[in-house]
Amino acid sequence: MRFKKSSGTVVAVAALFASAACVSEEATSNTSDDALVGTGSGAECSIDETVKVGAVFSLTEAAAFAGEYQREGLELAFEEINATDGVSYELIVEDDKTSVEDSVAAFEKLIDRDEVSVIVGPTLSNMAFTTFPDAQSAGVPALGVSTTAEGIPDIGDYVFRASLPEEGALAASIPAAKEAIGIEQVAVLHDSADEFTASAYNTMMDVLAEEDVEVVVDESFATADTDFSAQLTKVQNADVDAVILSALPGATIPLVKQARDLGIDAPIVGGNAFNSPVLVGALEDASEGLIVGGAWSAAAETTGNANFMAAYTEAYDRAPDQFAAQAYTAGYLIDQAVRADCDANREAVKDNLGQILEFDSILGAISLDENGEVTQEPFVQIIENGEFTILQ
Ligand code: 1QQ
Repeated sequence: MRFKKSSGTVVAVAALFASAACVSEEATSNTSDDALVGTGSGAECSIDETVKVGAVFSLTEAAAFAGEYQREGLELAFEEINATDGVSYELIVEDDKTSVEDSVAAFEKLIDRDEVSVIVGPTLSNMAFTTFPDAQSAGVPALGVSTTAEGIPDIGDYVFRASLPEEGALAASIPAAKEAIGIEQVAVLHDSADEFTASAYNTMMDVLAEEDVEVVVDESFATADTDFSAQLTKVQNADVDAVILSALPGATIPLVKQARDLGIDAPIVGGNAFNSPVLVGALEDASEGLIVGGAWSAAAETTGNANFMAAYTEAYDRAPDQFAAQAYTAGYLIDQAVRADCDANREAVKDNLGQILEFDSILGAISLDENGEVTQEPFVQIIENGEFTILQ
């Protein structure tokens, strides 16, 4: 009886697994389009059909500070690539209006209607935690260029990021700030309502603990808050060597201004959203001395960086930022993945994105592994006279 019962359970469980496997296989199986398979490989690859690439960026609302630069960077990359022989790309860009709902709709359109080979974006991790699972179950490779929160690559094997995770950026910026300024006690302030800022907060606390830096003020707020007097009074009453801040520009701008107005002059170390000239412009003098880790620097002597900056400035009448640089790099990574087997079908792009090894880019040598994670060297910068400068 006991045997029968357990074997029944085993059968039932096995049947469940079999049907689950069936469903997931069905969901991720894409029909291969022969027209997207060419001849030759690498620089010699030639594909007749135009390869469709989708992008979902926040072109309006709160995250447009990054999304607009991303669109420009990606467009520039495909303009340059389309001017070379062999493979032509059509880039279809959608605006998710910094909203999860619109991001989901944009992914759906690109996956089902436009039948793109790969999707770049979305801008925020906050949207990626909903849209990347959709790309995963549809079997469409998705390449984040600014999704830095912990856990993004774990969403599935179709999910990649060419965006230095906060773990990597903070592991460089906090020790560098400690060395440059000599920090022993800090205040940590964070937006607990956003996936990226909440994740970065956890990473900040881990790195501070590893670095033996004492957290004497630990306060949170929400993305849309505008009055930070309660949190800043606590900072004012404590003796801190630095403020560590995890926030998007919408909160960072009033918070930093209010801190400086209150006479809090401790250096501020921030997360990935600090890598923005929009933020620096809005903060004006209050941006002086901000420290941030990131994926790119205008000062980096990486391959193609000077040409990229000149071409971008010529095309868009403003200098590029880190978000533009990462999106630009994504264009070249996609082209590399397509050319590897000279196959722009979703499955081939997925397989080859996961095998990019030390690709020589404007971000430096960049690798993507089959789990979707990126490897690259971080840069630590400080804002001096309104400009990002490498922290010495
Ligand atoms: C994320 C981020 C943002 C700052 C990108 C604009 O790093 O949401 O993961």
